[in-house]
Amino acid sequence: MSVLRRIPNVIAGLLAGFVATMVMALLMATSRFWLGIMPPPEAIPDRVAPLLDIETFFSLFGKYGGYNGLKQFGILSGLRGLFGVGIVVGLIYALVVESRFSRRSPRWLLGTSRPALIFVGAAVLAIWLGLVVFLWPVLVANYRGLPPTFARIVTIVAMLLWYGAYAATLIVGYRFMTRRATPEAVEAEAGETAPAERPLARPLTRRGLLAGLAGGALIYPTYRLIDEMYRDATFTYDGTPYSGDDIEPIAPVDRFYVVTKNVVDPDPIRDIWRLEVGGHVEESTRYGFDDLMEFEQIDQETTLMCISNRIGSGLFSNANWRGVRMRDLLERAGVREGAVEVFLTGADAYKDSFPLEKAMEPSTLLVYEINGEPLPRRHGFPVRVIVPGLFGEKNIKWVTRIEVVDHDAQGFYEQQGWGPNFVVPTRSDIFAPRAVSGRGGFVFRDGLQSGQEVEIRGRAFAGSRGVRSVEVTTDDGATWQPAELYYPGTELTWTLWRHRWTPAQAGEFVVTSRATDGTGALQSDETRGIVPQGAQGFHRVTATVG
Ligand SMILES: Nc1nc2c(c(=O)[nH]1)N[C@H]1C(S)=C(S)[C@@H](COP(=O)(O)O)O[C@H]1N2
Ligand SMILES: [Mo]
Repeated sequence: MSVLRRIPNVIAGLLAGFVATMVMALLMATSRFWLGIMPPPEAIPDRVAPLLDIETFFSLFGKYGGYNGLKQFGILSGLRGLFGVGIVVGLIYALVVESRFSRRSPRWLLGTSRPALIFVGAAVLAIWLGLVVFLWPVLVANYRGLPPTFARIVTIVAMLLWYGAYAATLIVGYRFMTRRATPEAVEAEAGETAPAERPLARPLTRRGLLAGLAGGALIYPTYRLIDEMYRDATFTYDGTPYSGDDIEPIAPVDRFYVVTKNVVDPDPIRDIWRLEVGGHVEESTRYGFDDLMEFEQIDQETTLMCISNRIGSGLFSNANWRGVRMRDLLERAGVREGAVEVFLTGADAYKDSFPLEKAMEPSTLLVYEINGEPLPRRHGFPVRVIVPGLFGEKNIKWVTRIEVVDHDAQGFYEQQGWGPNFVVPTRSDIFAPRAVSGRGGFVFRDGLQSGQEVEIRGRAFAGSRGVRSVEVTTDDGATWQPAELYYPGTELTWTLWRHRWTPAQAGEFVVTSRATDGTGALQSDETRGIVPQGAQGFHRVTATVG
C-alpha cells in the first residue's frame, strides 16, 4: 500500500488523537481544579525531582531560571508529553485501522476494526499501568487533603477514567471523521486501484473539519482552568525570605518565609483532610481535624530555617505555633518494637523523615495555628509538622500521613543527596543597618559617620540548642564585645541582639558576630555552603565610615 494513500487517514488519526487528548486534558484540568487530583504533567516532574542529584538540580536551576523556571519547564514538558503521546497514539490508531491486520480480520466492533480496538485498549492500559508503577510514590497526592490510602485509589481510578475517555473519544472521533468502506462498497468501486490499496475507512473532509473545530473549542475551557491555576501558582511567593532591617521577634504571618516544591500548593478542605498514623504500629488510626482537639493543646514558639538559607539571607522566621504533640498520637497508635523513624507525607506527596526519637520529643508538634490564626494555605493548612532543631524541609506542610518505619526512609530532598545531618548549625546574621551583598561580600548599604553611634542588630539561631550569648567585632575579629540580647527567645527560637558602636575614625571596618549555643559551643568559624547540610560561617559586613 502506498504511503500517499494513507495520508488522509493519517490526518484523520492525528485529528482524532488531538480531539481525544483535548477531552482528556479538560478532564484532567477539571479533576485537578475541583478535586485536587494530581495529573501526570504535575506528577512526573515531582517523581523525577528527587532522583536528581543536587548538582544536576542546581544546574537545571541555572538553565531554566531558578526553581520557578524549572518548575514551569517541568509542567510544560509534561503537557507537551501528554499531547505528544495522545496525538501519536491517534496516528498509529489510523495506521492500524488501515493495516493488513484489519483487512484480514473483517470483524468490526463498536464501529472500528478489531485490531485497532485491541491496539487502543492495549496502549491505554499499558500507559495506565506503566504510570501507576512509575508514579506509585507520588500517587498519594491529593491537593484537597485526602489521606494517602484514599488518595492513591482516587488517583489510579481517575487515571483510568481519563485514559478511558481518551480511548473512547479517539474511537468515536475517528469513526465520525471516516466512512467505513463496506465489502459491498469496495466491490462496487472496484476500478483502477487494487482492493488492498483502498482505505478501509475513508476520511470525510467536512466531518474532519467539524471534529477539528470541536477539539479546538475545548482549548478554551481547558486553557481557562490551567490559567486560573497558573495564577494561583507559587511563583510569586516561593523562596520569599523574611528580611529587612525591621525583623521582629515574632514574624508577622504574612512575612514568614515561604518555601515549597509545588507549582500550585495544596488547598485542602478541612472536612476532607485526614491524618493517618500507620506503619510499624499496633493500631493504625485516621484522625479528622476535630479529633486532634482531644489531645493536650500546646503553644510553642519555634524558629524554622530552610537548609538553603545562605549566610545573610532571610529564609528563616520565628512564630508561635499551636497544636498537639506528635508523641501523643504515636503513643495512642502504639509504636512497635524495631521502629526507627517516622516517614511523613503531605497532601502534595512531599515526603520526609526523621528519627523516631525526635518524633517522641515533647516539642515535636502537629500544629494548626500560627500566631493565633489558622495556618494559612502556604504554611500548610490545616495541619503541619513542627520539628524544632531540624531544617525546614523536615517540617512537613499539609501533612496527611505519619508512617512509623523500621528502616531509614528518605524524603524528597534527602534522596537528592542533602544531609544526612539535618541539625541546624549555629549562626548569627546581621540585619541592621541594612547590608547588601556586593562583589567582595556584604557591605552596609549606607555609609556610616565617624563619631556617630550606630546600632547593629542581628538574629542568632542555634536550632533547638538555644543561644546563650552573642559577641560582636568591629575590627574583623581582633576584639569581641558582648552583644545585648534584646530578645533572648527560648531554646527553640532565635535570639535578637544589638550592639551599639561609634566608629572612632574614617575607614573600612569589618563587622561580624558570633553566637554561643545553649550547650556552650561557640559558632564555628569554618565556612560552608548550603550543600549538602546547610550554610555555616560568619556574616561579615564591611562598613565604610566617612
Ligand atoms: N508538604 C510540603 N511540606 C514542606 C515543603 C513542601 O514543599 N511540601 N517544603 C519544605 C521546606 S524545604 C521548607 S524550608 C519548609 C518551609 O515552610 P514555610 O513555607 O512554612 O516557611 O516547609 C517544608 N515542608
Ligand atoms: Mo527548605
